[in-house]
Amino acid sequence: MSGPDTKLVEVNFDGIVGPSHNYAGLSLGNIASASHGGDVSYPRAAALQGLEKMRGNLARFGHQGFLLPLPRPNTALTQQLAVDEGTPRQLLAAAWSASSMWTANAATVSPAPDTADGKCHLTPANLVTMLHRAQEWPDTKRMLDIAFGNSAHFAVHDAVPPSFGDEGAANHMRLCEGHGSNGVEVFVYGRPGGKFPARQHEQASRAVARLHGLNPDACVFIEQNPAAIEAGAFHNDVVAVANEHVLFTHAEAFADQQGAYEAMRAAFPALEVVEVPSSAVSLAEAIRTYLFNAQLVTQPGGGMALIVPEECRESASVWAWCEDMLASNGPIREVIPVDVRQSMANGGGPACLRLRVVCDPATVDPRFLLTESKADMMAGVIEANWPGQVDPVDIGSETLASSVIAARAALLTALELTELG
Ligand code: SUG
Repeated sequence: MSGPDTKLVEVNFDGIVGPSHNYAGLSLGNIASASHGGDVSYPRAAALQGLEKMRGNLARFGHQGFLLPLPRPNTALTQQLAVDEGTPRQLLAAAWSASSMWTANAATVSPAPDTADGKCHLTPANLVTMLHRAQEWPDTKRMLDIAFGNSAHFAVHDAVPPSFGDEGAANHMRLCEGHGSNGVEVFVYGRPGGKFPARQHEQASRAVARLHGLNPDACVFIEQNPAAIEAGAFHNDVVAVANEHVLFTHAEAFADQQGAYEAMRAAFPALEVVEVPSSAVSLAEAIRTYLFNAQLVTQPGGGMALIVPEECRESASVWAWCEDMLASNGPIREVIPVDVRQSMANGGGPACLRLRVVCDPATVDPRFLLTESKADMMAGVIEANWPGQVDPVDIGSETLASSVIAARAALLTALELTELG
């Protein structure tokens, strides 16, 4: 292959938290979702927290994208379920879920240097394991088709068919010398049969790799540790994250930890592993604080930064480990806590909220790219329109439905994206 494409940069597309953001306890195996089910949520504060994270990253890295909330409540779904007064609340709540905010589950993305046709390939995740998430992909695809509609540079596929569960980039990592160089793509799947669902099926990962035209020698398929799934790591990105040549991982992330490192190293010899031992941070504490659900990003001046949830700073063991790591002068030079507590309470940390797309930003529909002034404008729309709070008992009410629909419409109008209406 020729040298790295210097126009290619990593752009993070964060999901804007939708106006129906609520805690319905819908995700079996996601401890935060289960334990906050029934709580009052704060959609306006949630969306503003997400926007602040985006603003910080825009200032730090110069590029930031976003994806829009999907239409909720999903009346097609309530009709398909023939929802009436006797229907279990959770089925109704599924049609109201704002879960598309976690764009790490929107799609799997293979950057252009990795693919046979030299285009960046995106496959929306079918998310079939959970009803409230399975409804997302056709609307997500509609949005990706617009944002990445430049067919000289992007190819957007349909989701892989059921029954193979696919949860997108949350179970996918890319190892490379630099974003514009060809990389090795690592797919992490779960083996079914445990207490909680294994949401990523090996055959879904393999289908995505084939759809994207990846070189089989530059793909690694690794099994997630069943004990991690049982402990609440319902996606790999709850226990591991990679950036360029660095893998940042908990020691109990993979079924065969050493075998996983060897397989990655065989395909990508420059791999540098930053492993957090269980003696320093237990699996339970890693999952509670979401240390690994961090954005591991290359800083403009070199070195990497880890953007972690505020909850990490409040944990004695996690913060002590971070301080030791910084003192050791490894590849990660800075740890930046961000407040995404409203999303965290549903099991979504900083990394869940973003989809990484390595691309030339000039080839993306600019309506999906953030600027400072657009962030100001979006904050105004959110402040004026997003509900201040949602009590789960109000899910299903006509009044709340009208305000949720109107809020989303106001944002689409402000962003000139009414074709998504
Ligand atoms: O699919 N939570 C999401 C969290 C997704 C996190 N994403 C990544 N790890 N990349 C999920 O479990 C909770 C919805 C509720 O309970 O109302 C929820 O869907």
